[in-house]
Amino acid sequence: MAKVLLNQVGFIKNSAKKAVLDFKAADFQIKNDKGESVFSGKVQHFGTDEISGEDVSVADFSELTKEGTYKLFSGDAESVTFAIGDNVYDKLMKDICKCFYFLRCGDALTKEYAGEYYHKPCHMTKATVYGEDVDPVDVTGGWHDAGDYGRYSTAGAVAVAHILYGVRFYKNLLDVKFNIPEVKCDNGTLPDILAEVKVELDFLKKMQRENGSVWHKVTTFCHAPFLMPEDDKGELFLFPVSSMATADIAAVFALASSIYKDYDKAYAETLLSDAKRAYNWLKENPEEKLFKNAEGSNTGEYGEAEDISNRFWAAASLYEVTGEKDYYEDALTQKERLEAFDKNATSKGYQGDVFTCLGWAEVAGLGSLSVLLKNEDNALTDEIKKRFAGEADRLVANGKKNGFGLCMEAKDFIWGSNMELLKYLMILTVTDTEITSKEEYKNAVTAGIDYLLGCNSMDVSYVTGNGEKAFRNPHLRPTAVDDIEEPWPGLVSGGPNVGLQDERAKEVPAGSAPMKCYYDHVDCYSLNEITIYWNSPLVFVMAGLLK
Ligand code: G3I
Ligand code: 9MR
Ligand code: ZN
Repeated sequence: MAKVLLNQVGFIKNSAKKAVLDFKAADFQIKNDKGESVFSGKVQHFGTDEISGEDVSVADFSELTKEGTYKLFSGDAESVTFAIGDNVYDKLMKDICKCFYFLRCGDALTKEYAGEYYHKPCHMTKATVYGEDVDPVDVTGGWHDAGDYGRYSTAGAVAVAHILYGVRFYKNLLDVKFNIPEVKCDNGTLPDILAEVKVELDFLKKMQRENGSVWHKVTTFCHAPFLMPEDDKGELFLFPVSSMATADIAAVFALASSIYKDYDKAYAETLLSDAKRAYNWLKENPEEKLFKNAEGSNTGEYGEAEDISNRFWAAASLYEVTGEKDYYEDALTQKERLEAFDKNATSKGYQGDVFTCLGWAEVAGLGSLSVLLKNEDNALTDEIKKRFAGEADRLVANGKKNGFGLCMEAKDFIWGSNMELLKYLMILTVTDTEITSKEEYKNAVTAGIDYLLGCNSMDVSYVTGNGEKAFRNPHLRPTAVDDIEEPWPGLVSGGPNVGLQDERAKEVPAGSAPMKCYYDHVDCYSLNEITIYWNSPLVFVMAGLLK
């Protein structure tokens, strides 16, 4: 059936606006909610592209700026209802922030704030330190990682970092109200976003050992069956320390201290001293300590090939926050090491410039964000700016190769492809707002958000509760068993993955184009799971968009 593919949520008044048609047509019309025609235009034929595999055309209605709700018509096809206005993303923004609240672990959810999605306290027992004969440790709290109930230090640190860099660059995040319990601070209460992030920071603090190092994760030995979190009673294990986790925590605690100091001085001081404790451990342990799952354990591994990008991030973040030259020198040393690694790597777990990679594994780009925040007049800053601008240009060029204006290539459609996209949108956003402002960067961000919210060949919005055809069946344990029809709103799906790495995913028709390697099915953990670090880059990007 002929389809009009567009952003199902809406468009900001002065942004670019387009729909993609998967059929040939000459013209299109837009009607308001009274059925009156308000705009008409000619359709531009694009042709077939590699990522959608379809012969598409584009209907551009950027000139329509009047606030309202509309539908687009072309031939026999019509779009869903969409909005134009400057508040079209208000609900989305609240929803994507509130998601973290719903993912809270421990005794934190209350009916008052969670409503029907309330669950009883979960994962309250102390965790056994795997392979060591020491007392079990209290590591309660934080956020469940994803559709599973694991809590992973590197994943948590990166999610927090996306949000907190968002706060540093775009203050408007501090004004988002999403109805969570108040947290007192020195002069009143914390802004909601900082209250929510503190939940994860408090948990990550518990993941740090006396000697400064950080346990890689706390999970049951194997993934729980589909149960409510409070019914997952398996023994919890703290799996060994990794240098990646320790470095990520040093980086993110330093970053956090730079924000919380304005609200809760004492708390910020503990964050900074914990960051330094982690950093000192790294200095005393220069050898990488990578992570592999224990034999027979199948919870998330979050393995990385090296810890250099993490050490770069830690040094850059601590330098940004303290101004101490030693950290700067360390950042330069790690930068050189990472360049050498990047040059010699036979296979890379990332696309593009490594110094723009924004996690979960490759985190050098997060260090670069600290360099950009510091914005000193030096060679390092100039180089990072060049690298971001270069990457942004590569992404803009990608967007010209498909009818969707999407900055992705076929090889980006891996597990969590929506995060690949969102990381790219972070780069475009930061380049536009902090380095060189260009219309083409803004348009690439808009096109990316359009894709996420429905302008894609699946005709689906990848954010629950946002868009008429939003996905509804995330691989998410509570949602799968809670007997509530809809998942809570604001969850970002992992999205299409040409790897089709779970049994159910094999039902996707063979030979499907990258954009179509998706199935909105609860079993599809490799296509349709959710995670904290797929939501967090969207928080950053929306903050930049609405600044
Ligand atoms: O790096 C390679 C790249 O070189 C190659 O071109 C590409 C093509 O297959 O694959 C890339 O590797 C993928 C890697 O993610 C890169 O991010 C792997 O195939 C893919 O299997 C791997 O998926 C990860 C998945 O765990 C399995 O390990 C996801 O990124 C990661 O988000 C996901 O994380 C899970 C946790 O383990 C548990 N909790 C849920 C969470 C989300 O599904
Ligand atoms: O539910 C798990 C999901 O969170 C993970 O991303 C995924 C990969 O680690 O694993 C899922 O759990 C599956 C397990 O690995 C194998 N048996 C089926 C489980 C899901 O139903
Ligand atoms: Zn829990």
